[in-house]
Amino acid sequence: MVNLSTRVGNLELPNPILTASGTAGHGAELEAYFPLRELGAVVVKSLHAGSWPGNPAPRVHAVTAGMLNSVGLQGPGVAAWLRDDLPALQAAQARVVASIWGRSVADYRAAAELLAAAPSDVVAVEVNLSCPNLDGGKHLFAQSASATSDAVHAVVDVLGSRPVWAKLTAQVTGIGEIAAAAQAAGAQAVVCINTLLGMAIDTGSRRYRLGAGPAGGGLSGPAFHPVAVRAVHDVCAAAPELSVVGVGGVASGVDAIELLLAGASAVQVGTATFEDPVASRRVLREVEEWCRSHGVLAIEELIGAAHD
Ligand code: RRO
Repeated sequence: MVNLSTRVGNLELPNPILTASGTAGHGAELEAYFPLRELGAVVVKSLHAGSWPGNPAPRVHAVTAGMLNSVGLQGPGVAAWLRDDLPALQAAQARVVASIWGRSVADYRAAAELLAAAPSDVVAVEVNLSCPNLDGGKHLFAQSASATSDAVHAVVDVLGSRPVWAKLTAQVTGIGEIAAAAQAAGAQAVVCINTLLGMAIDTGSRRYRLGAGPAGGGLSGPAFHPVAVRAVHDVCAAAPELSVVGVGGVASGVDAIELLLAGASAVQVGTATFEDPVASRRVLREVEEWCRSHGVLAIEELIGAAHD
């Protein structure tokens, strides 16, 4: 038996494999494929305080070893999500991480206020400070330590003891400083990393591939996995007491193990789910099998081991 349990901040999880926000629906959509309670947690699509229609189609485009998306933050708003989507996740006995986005600190505070009375199934709130498709990537909160601090502070202030995680971008020169700012503002963990600003152009029609046109989209998938490993590694080195959740191009158990070794306490599976809805559970099983075949008795042995 391998002890798969892990801890993100003060949150204990039965295993380290989570879904990544935006890749597993708003609710219990993946329950049709496997029991969501088997995962460490389910991270749902980012929500604004109010509903938001998102960007024009096409919203996704496959590229070499990855995918571009410009979904554009479509969502029903926190109140509708609590009413319409959360009950199915509760019925599935999933541990739920709600994700919120905003254009301003007031937006983050408003979304957090709507989540404050959420049931205990919502085990943490991920503050998305790094969507590449918000105003064409021109206003990433997580590119500034002070903006990161202000948004996290507002959410922590409202949510009290409910764990707050901050989702960061690697499109910065010093991700360690941004992570430290999130930690100082009360985040129990940082999630590294969101997709990277990207673009594709159809050479035949000479048009943009994504509906957002010149605003481009976010690159995810195996192509950017090493960027995620580096970001997790650098945050772990800069803020060793801070929990890190790794996300970026995880398609196999070995990819997840790599992020754990870099310093992640948990790992999210995202783009792989578009190809295979059972990808996150497969990754979990491959992690367990890897541990068994490498004589690892507990996941904890692996976390940050590359730094030793
Ligand atoms: O909705 C999106 O377009 C989106 C979001 Br909120 C995000 O955080 N990252 C991303 O690649 N797409």
